[in-house]
Amino acid sequence: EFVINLLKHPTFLDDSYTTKFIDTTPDLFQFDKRQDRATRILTYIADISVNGHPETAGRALPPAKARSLTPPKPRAAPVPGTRQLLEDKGAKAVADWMLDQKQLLITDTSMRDGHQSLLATRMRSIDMIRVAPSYAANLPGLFSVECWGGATFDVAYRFLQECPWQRLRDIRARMPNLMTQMLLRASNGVGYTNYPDNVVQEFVRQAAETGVDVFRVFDSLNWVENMRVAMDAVVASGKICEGTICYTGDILDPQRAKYDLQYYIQMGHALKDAGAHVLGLKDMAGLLKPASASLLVRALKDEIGLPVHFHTHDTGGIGGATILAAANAGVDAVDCAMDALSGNTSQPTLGSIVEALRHTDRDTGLDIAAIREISNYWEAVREQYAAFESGLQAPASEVYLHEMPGGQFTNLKAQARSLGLEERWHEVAQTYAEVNQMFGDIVKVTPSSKVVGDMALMMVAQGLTRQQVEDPAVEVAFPDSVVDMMKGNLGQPPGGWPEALQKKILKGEAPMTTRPGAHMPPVDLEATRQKLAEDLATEIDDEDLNGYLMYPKVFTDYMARHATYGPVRALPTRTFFYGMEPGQEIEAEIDPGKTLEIRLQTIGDTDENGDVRVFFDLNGQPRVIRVPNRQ
Ligand code: BTN
Ligand code: 3PY
Ligand code: ZN
Repeated sequence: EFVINLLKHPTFLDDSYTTKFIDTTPDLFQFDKRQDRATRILTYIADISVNGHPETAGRALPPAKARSLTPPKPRAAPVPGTRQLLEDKGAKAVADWMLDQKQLLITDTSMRDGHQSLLATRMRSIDMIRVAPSYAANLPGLFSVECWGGATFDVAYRFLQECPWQRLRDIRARMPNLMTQMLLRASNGVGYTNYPDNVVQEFVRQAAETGVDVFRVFDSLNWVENMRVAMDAVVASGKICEGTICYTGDILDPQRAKYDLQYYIQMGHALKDAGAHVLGLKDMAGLLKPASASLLVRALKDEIGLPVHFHTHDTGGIGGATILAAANAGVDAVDCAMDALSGNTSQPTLGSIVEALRHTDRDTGLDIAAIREISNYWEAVREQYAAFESGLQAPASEVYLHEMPGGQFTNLKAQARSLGLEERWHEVAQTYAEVNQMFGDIVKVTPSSKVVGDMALMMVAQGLTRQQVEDPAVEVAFPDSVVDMMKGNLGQPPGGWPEALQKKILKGEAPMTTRPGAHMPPVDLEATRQKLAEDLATEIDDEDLNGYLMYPKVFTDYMARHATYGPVRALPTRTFFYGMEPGQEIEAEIDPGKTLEIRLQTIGDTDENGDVRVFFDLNGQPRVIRVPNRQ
C-alpha cells in the first residue's frame, strides 16, 4: 500500500521527488488514519478562526479589502547571474569579478533584514517564495538576495510554525541565477550563545548544502579569534566567506578613539588573513556618517585589497547619503531593501539608490521598472503584517545616542512595552547608552546588544543609576545574560572587560579569557540524532538535527505542533494569522501540484463540553472539525 501511495503521489508523478520527500510526507504512511495532513490543516484554521492567533490579538488589522498578492510576471527566462559565476569558477573568482566591476553591486535585503527590522522578523516563507521567480527573471543583475539567517531561523520555527530549511530550499530553487545570502553570528550560529565548534561547522555545511551562497560572518564583539571556526567552515564549503567588521562609534570623533580608523584597518587585515573572500562592513545601527564612510571605505579599499560590501540601516534618516558617499569612495557592493520594506530601522531604499546613481560611473544597471513592480508586490505583502508594525513614525537622530542595531530597536521597544516602560522609552535609550559606556564601550550587535538591552531595561525598571550599579557596596541582581557575558562566554571585547565591574558581577569567580568554543566538548551528532528520533518517534534528517542543535526546545515544540497542525506554511498569511470567515474560500498548495480548496461554511455554537464544530468544504467534500473554544 505504501508503494501504491508513493506512485500515485503528485510530487512523485511530477518528478520533484527527493529523498526528503518520504520524510516530509507523512501521509504516505497514513493508510487508514483520518488525521491526514488536510485534516490537520483544517484543525489549525478552525482553531484560529474560533480562538484567534495569540500574536495578532489586540494589534492593528490588515485592511479589510486585501490587495492582490500576484507577483510581477517574469519578463523572460532567467539569464545567468552571479550564481553561475560562483558555481562555474568559485568564490575567489566572484571576489575578483567584484573588484573589476564599475557598477555598484546591490544586495536586496527585503527577505531578511528588511522584515527583521520593520516587521519583527515575522514574514512567512510563502510571501517570499511567490516573488522569488520575479527576482530571478527581472533583476538578474543583483549581486545577491539576503534571505536567511539572523533572527529568521529562530522566528520561523518559534512563531511562524515553519521549517527555515524548507524556506531556503524553496527560495534557492526559484532563483537559480542569483546568489542567496545569509547572516551568520560566527560561533553564535543563528542563536544567542556560543556553540561547540562541531555544531557551528555542521550548521555551515548544511546551510551551504541546502542553498546559501554568501555567508556574512560577524562576531558580536568584533573578536576575529572567535570567527575562525565559522569562516573556515564557509571556505571549506566552497561558498563565499564575507568576513565582517561591525562598525560602532565614529572614526572622526576623538572621544571614541577606541574604534578609530586604525582599529578597523587592523581588523580588515585580520579578516583577510583569516580567509575572507569579501570584506563585510556591517553598520548594524546606522552610525556610519557620510564623511566617515568616505574615509573608512577608501582606507579599507586601499589597504586590504578585498572587495568591500557595505551594510547599513536608515534609522537616523541619512543612510542613503552614507551609501552614496561609500559608492563615491569605491565600495564594491551595498545592501538596500526594496522600497516598500526600506527606510527607518531597515536598509536605505533600493530604487532610490539605483536612481541616484543612474548616468554616473557607478550606475547599477538595474531595471527601475522591475524594481517598482517588485516593490509594489512587497507593499501588498506588508499590509498583511500590520500587527507587527512598530508604529515608528519618523527617522530619529537619537540613534547616535543609543547606538541600537536596527534589528533590535523595535524588539527592545516591545520588551519595554511589556514591562510597562513604553512611556519611558527615551530613558531606556539614554540608559542603553550608559550601559554601553559602563561595559567599556563595546560593539552592540546580536547577541551583545541583547545583553546591553537586558541591563538597560533592568536599570530603568528598578530605578538604578550607573553609579549605583558600579558601587561595590550596592547589591545588584544582574541579569543572567550580563553574568554570562562577563564570564567570557561571548568572547573578549577589544581591551577586555572593565575589571572592577566584572569583579562585582562575577563575585570573585575567575572569568575566561580564551575562546569559549575551545572549552566546549564536541556534540555527538549521531547519538543526538538517534535520541531525538526516538523521543519524537520520527526520522530526523540533517536539517532537522541542525535545527535542534541550534534551538533544542524551539525545535521540539515546533515538531509537536507540526504533528497537530500539519503544513500550515501553505496557508495564505491572512488565514495563518486570522483564520477564515464563514463563506470564505482559500487554496493551499501543500505539495507541488497538490492543492487543497478550502471553504469555511459555518462555525457552530459552543457545546456543553466547551467545543465548537467548524464546518468546511474540502475539495468539494464536507468536513467537520471540532476545536475547543478557549475564548
Ligand atoms: C508537509 O508538507 O507536510 C511537509 C512540510 C513540513 C516540513 C517537515 S517539518 C519537520 C521536517 N523538517 C523539515 O525540514 N521538513 C519536515
Ligand atoms: C542579527 O544578528 O540578526 C542582526 O541583524 C544583527 O545586525
Ligand atoms: Zn542589519
